[in-house]
Amino acid sequence: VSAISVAMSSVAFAESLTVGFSQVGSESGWRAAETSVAKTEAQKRGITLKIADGQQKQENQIKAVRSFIAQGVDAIFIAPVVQTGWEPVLQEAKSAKIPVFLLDRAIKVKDDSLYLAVVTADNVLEGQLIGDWLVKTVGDKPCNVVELQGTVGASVAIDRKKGFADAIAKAHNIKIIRSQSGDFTRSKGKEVMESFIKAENNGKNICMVFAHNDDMAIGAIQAIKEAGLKPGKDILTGSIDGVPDIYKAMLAGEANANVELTPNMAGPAFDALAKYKKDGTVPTKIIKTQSKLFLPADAQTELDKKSGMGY
Ligand code: GYE
Repeated sequence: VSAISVAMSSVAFAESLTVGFSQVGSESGWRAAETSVAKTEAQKRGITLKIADGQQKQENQIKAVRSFIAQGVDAIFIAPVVQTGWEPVLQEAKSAKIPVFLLDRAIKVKDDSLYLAVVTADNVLEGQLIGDWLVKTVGDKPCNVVELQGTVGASVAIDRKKGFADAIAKAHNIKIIRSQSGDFTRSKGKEVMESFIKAENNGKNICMVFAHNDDMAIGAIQAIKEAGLKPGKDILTGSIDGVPDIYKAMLAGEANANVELTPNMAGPAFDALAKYKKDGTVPTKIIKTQSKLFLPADAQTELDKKSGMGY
């Protein structure tokens, strides 16, 4: 009888964990998938997950974190919209002894004990993979690139920009001629691409668009078509995420290169939290997810893999 009651009480303990997740918003297909996977991963483990939508604003996220602290949750997950300005609220979480995990974006703090671990890809590498692909693809032909940046101040936008710029730095035939934020959304990506096309001889001066995420690339593809040009041919595309729509665009010959990013950021964070609850440690401070380049030949396989991934 006592063995049974011990077993039952440990189940009850696991089930009683509550995690507050301050999510960025719902700016992209990848983001929606991340939210949906987080729910599934919580359910699998019997964790109660409370999600707060920050609507792309840091002030909303900070409010949500404060409310999670007031509720006395067991852990807080934050997908930080921008990389600076987090010290005060993280200090409050630390004083309340609530462990904090960062999902998919990083932050800049002097004291990195303010969070336990961050689950993220190597975002510099993501940009680099697209840049390397472009260098190989164009050879020594001149190529003018336009860049659609992610949200201003977001770690992933800064890193992807750097990785791409590093990769093309030695290729003197490749130049970034315009670069602007499209805020990681389809509509902004389209709008900014339209203005690039207008400014660059109705798109004829543009050889490639590098978009910091797929949604902006899909918006750009739409803009290219509306300008009477062929995306994937007249203007090459490269982007990051691996949402189903980008593979569909590849299959239609309208997108060229993509780096996949798993939407399962919460799973590894829940596992790290479980370990922390058990022995007071996390596996590593940076829990890195894979980054891999996919081309149109891989698109059908990748598209098939996406079913059941929260998209
Ligand atoms: O690539 C983009 C999203 O932070 C990794 O944010 C994430 C990025 C992702 O809006 O689609």
